Amino acid sequence: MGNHKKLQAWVSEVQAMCQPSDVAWCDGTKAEYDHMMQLLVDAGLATKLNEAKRPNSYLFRSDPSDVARVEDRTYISTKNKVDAGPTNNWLAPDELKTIMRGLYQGCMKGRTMYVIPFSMGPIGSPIAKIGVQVTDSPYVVANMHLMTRVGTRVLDTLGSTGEFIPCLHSVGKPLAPGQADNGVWPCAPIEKKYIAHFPEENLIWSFGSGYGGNALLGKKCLALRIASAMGHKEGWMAEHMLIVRLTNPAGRRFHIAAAFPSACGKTNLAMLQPTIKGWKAECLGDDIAWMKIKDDGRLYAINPEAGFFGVAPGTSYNSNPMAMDSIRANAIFTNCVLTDDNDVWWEGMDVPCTHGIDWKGKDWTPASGQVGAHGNARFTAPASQCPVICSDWENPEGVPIDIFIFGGRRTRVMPLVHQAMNWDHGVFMGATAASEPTAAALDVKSALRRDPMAMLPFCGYNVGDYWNHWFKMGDRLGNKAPAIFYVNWFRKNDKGKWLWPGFGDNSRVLKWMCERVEGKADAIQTPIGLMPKPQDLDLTGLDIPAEDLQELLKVDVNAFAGELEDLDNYMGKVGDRLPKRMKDQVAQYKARLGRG
Ligand code: GTP
Ligand code: SPV
Ligand code: MN
Repeated sequence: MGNHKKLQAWVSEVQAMCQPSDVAWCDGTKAEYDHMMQLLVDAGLATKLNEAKRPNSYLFRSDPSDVARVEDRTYISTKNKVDAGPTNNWLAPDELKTIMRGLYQGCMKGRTMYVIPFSMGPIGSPIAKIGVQVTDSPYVVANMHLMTRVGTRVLDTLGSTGEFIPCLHSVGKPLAPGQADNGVWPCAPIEKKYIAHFPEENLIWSFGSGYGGNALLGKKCLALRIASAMGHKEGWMAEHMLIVRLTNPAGRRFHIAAAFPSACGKTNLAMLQPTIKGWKAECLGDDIAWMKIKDDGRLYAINPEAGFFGVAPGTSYNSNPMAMDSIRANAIFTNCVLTDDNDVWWEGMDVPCTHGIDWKGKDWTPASGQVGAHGNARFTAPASQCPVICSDWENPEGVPIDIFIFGGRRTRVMPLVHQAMNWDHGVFMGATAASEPTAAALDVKSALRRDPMAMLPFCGYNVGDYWNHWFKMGDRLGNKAPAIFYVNWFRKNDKGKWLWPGFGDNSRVLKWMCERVEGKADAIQTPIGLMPKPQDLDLTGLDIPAEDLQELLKVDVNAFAGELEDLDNYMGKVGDRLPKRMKDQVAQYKARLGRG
């Protein structure tokens, strides 16, 4: 348990409040992982999968109220409401802490309280941050083993006075004497769930959910919400971005960081297998990038995570073979189908499944007319198991970013790709990004919502200040700033068919971006930005109808103009904190659309 007085005092304080039956300090060893899994199997919460087919892997089924992030229950708690801004739920710290202390009182009765020292980023790296999560969930302990670096080495690095981010978590389901979980996923009802962040004191309190981004506090809570606020204060960036290295046939490397909203293609692009000859892609990260400007004036990115917590449905050997290989062993699955031979299955796996147990634990066949796996069913696996993991993925120095990509899921209007004319225009493109809802959040129902830089649910401070931070980073980077692009892989025709093949073929669009960076590819000016002509894209070997391509590269000025009222409302909500440079971008955009 180390010799860190402040840490020990905090753990004692939490213990007195939550009243667990005992306390265990985690060491991150395989023995500890195996012990967690044994406890979970014994509690009826985990099913061990077929050892011959998928060694050392387990399936979990969560409660139907606990299958995704809960944005309505997520808070940024700052002294002044305006510092959380218009995109975050807010309660004053005193008020929120009073409510939550009431919930935490005795909430771990009958359970063990685990103390997990973890590092986001390679242990000891100057960019890494240390967190300590207290939790009463062995499922969380096991997932944290895969998603972060856990163990005694973290405590050693912390020493007796090092800085750490306290992360308090409880599933909110105490056990009476003699009571056990008995196969019932422990969590609290929705109105008692709170995912709370106190960025002014770098503190995280989460209550009532055992699931993913609500419970693995190193991920969205620390590495995005708290880290984005730290980055704002300290002059760096924490973004919801994958990181991929692309090498062209001449051997030149391009590092790309792309921000797409949840369930909009980051894991897939991070592991893409280019379909164009001579191009190679290597994965550095699939969800989060921390970026700092180094002495050479360029922006360097690291992946603070150690694993993938990926969307299962749609993942197949056709769409994402590298993800499929990453989860062949030592993986945790949540809310997938259990097959008759004790393996996992989900919709879009591209292999048949005629019978199994669905994510609700019921007997299932495809004829039931219901999905077998939840739309937000997930896998957890160590990043080191990805066959195309980049040799630099744990390099504490990071990699220099050449290209930023924003995007979202839009069936209509938004073309396949366009490029920003300059940094400020790129910030505007990211700020106005919009996407159709996915299964990654329980409570998002609107047809289309703005998701600035894919950070709507993850920005730990006022979004106007966040945009200003982006503008200022551009000023510091000057002509060394990454080029900025916007993509949409998700266009459909009137019959509901994808217009673009996506996945590995997205390399064709990335190639155009790299050639733009090298000054080798043409672009035409449109009201929304710079775009390729059909002949500028390498479509060798691809059978795509000319009219589909035309549709994919079309700018429907009237359709964009029709969204201006929504744009004004959206910007209006930011109020006084809306940067003047953003207002200028809006005005220039309207003028280009002929609606100035
Ligand atoms: P989070 O983990 O929630 O942040 O999601 P993500 O951004 O990593 O999304 P992911 O790559 O897991 O993709 C989500 C879904 O979109 C999956 O079902 C994919 O199969 C699908 N998808 C990803 N890329 C493409 C693409 O290029 N085209 C199409 N049609 N679907 C895609
Ligand atoms: C997301 O929703 O963007 C995720 C999954 O990456 S979770 O960790 O649950 O937030
Ligand atoms: Mn994500």
